[in-house]
Amino acid sequence: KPKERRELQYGPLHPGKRTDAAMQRFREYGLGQFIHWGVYAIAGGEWNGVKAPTASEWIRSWSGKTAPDNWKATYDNLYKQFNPVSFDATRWAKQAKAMGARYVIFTTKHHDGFCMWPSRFSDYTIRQSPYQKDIVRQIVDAYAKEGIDVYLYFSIIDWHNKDYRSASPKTAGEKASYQKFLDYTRNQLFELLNNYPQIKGFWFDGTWDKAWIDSYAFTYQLEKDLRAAHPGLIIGSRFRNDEYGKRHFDSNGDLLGDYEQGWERKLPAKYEWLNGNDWDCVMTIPPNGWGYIKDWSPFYTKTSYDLIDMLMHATSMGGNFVLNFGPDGNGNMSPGEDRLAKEIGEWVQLNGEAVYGVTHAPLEPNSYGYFTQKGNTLYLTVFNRPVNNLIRIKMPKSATEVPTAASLLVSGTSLKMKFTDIGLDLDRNIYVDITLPDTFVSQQPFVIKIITKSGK
Ligand code: FHN
Repeated sequence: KPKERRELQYGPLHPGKRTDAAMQRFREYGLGQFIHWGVYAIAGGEWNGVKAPTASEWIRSWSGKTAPDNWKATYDNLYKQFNPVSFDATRWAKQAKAMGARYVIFTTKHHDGFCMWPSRFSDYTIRQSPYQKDIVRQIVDAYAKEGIDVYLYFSIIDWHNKDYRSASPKTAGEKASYQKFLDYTRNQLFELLNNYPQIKGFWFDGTWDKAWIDSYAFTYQLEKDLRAAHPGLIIGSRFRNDEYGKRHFDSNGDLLGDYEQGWERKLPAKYEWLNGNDWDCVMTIPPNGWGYIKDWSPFYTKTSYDLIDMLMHATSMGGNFVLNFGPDGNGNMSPGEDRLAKEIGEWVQLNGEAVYGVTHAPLEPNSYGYFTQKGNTLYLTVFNRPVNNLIRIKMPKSATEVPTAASLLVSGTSLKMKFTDIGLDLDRNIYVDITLPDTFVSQQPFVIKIITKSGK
């Protein structure tokens, strides 16, 4: 944070944390699903010898030396083959539900500009593909039916629109053209709100271009108008910047938008870094790559163990964890994604109490795993079981809530618990030892549920 506060005209629209029901619901999601689906799914990271070095959804522009001169034109015609005959939004929504996702973020339009809904403002949409049917509508309806909240991903970068530019417009002609692009963006966003009023928010991306950054007066007004049109709408910190070009956080260090949206393929090491802000982490299964990748074999893909660890890491720091899926050009999730969804779902089914509606617990991090909290209940999700089967919990001497009982969440079996004075602690912290029975064997991370009460 800067020493002196700057007077800002285009700072946050909602200073401080939102306390309304929509935002409270966002805080309780715990787990979400991201879906990157578009024309790039046809290529799956490799098309006629052209290879995307990492992110398959970038194949149009990150194809390096392998690409022939007409590559971009080839890509821009791929939509003529987009006909995902196996697509069944209900199947996906049921899978997401079984995985335990409480919200979904779906790509309405990625950087290539292809619209997964029949936008009136573009000639490059699902309507022009052989498939024709509105995919966004099917997703919104099917997920809403399963009780999963829908957020629409929308890329400001749009390689298809001739008025889109990355550098700031200089000449009068450039300015007029960019203004057309801004109007188009605005029109599309209102079109999405009008078409799909059930949505809970937008997940913006591709907002780092100088032209967009310099349009802060426009983006400020647009955010205001979108919110006015759709009360409760949730918009993260990626959408816009202040008049000094500061993104995510304004020149005073205050969050722009309702939650911090910068945790992409990474997690905060320390809770303190988050400054108490709401946030989400979006994560790929491969190291990078959000769209469909037909061959996972060249790189490490995360296991359900890795992903459950990340889920609990995120929730223990008050955030949501959003796992990305990149379906293929026919409308199927990949077998690896199917397997992970099932494994995560099985775990969450048993341990959901520690995942949903929880908050950060004000305890020191420990090497066993992650704490989450709900009222007077603490949950410790154990990933590293000690060889002596003793879980030692350290609480500050100032703690007003102390443990009174511990049990295994999965079975309800109560666990022996005793206060321990190891005698070496000059700070007089409180230590509680919980004993795991030798007979308890688990191949999975497991949760210890600890009930606390006031007083010592
Ligand atoms: O460039 C995109 C990328 O393809 C993907 O959509 C991710 C998702 O968070 N966002 C951008 C990179 O930050």
